[in-house]
Amino acid sequence: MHPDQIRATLAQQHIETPSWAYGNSGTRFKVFAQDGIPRTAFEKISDAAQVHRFTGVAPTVAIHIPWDTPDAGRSYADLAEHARSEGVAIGAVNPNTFQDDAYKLGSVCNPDPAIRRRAIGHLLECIDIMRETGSKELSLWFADGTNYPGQDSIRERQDRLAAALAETYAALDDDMTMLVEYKFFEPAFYSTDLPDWGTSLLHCLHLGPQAKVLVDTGHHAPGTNIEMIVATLLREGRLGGFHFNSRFYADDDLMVGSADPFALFRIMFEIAQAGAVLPDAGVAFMLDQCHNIEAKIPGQIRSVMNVQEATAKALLVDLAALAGARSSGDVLAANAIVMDAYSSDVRPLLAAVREEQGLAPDPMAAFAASGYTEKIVSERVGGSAAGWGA
Ligand code: PSV
Ligand code: MN
Repeated sequence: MHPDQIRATLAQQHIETPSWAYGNSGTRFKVFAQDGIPRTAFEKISDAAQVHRFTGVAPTVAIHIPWDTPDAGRSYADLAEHARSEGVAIGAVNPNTFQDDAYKLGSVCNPDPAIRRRAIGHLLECIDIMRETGSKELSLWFADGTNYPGQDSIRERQDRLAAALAETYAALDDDMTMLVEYKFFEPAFYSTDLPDWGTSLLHCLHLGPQAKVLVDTGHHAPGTNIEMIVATLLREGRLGGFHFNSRFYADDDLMVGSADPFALFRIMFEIAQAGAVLPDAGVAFMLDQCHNIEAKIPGQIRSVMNVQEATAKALLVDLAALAGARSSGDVLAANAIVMDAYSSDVRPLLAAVREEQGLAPDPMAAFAASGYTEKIVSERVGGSAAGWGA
């Protein structure tokens, strides 16, 4: 790719940040509270806007319902208007069918039809919220599964899931996409109803073209070749997007690119080869992370920069030379071409791209110098800080 085109692509990249990254989070052992944490969905959006302000490539914020229910007297339309006033927009709407007591045995796969009805009602309510906020993506993840062999019928749970997805799909507007996320375990420990990309894809194929698979990088068994999944889904036109994060062990939700930057590069290389980096390709690049011990906004800025660096390296691969090496069977040359790009220091290139956009070359330093952290720490006193379940 011509260097001008690489710079233009990097400047137009779109990486969505999640509202839940700005609240307090932790593990099942402890949630460590931080100062200046948003108390409302509005304040989370304001924090997300800072990430866009300093990186220039994070113009949307995913919301999670009911965590992001507007405070009394304000509506979802108000939330969308607030986002606009902060220079961002609402991105994917994520329903939550995993935190009510009713969902102990599952939500849309629950053996009790009344509980399934309640879960489907929430999914439909989220489609209304999409209409109110201008969101075009319904991002579905279900905690459904079983803990013990024999607990429930694996096959009947698939039937219930298919019926719930079909009813939800039928309610979508023509310009909406349903993203179907999978995860191989947790919180269910024996069987998970959507455990892998194959099961997600099967459901999507039955539903229709508006249903696509969402790949959360933390939701695979160790050693899984995620870029192969990405290539296969791209080939089928069914890669809806990513939840980017890093893991050393399971679903660790660490900053993307922190545990294995090479894996992130390999994923972005598949995306680059398919010409799917920019938003018009229909692949949504979203972060799904929890900053348990590090500061939230800088944690998101660093994550966005990590995705940008992996993308820049992927775009640097000399595809013409690679095609030659591949067709002549020169394994070592082909591998060297890819590794040359991976080994490049793309930080000066990205600094130049930012300067061309009128941004500071180092978003981390610029945010630290902005005084925003000091401002929210002094202003956000009283009320309850957002966190898990809020
Ligand atoms: C589940 O682990 C998940 O990846 C889903 O995307 C949820 O919506 C999100 O995490 C909640 O943090
Ligand atoms: Mn996820």
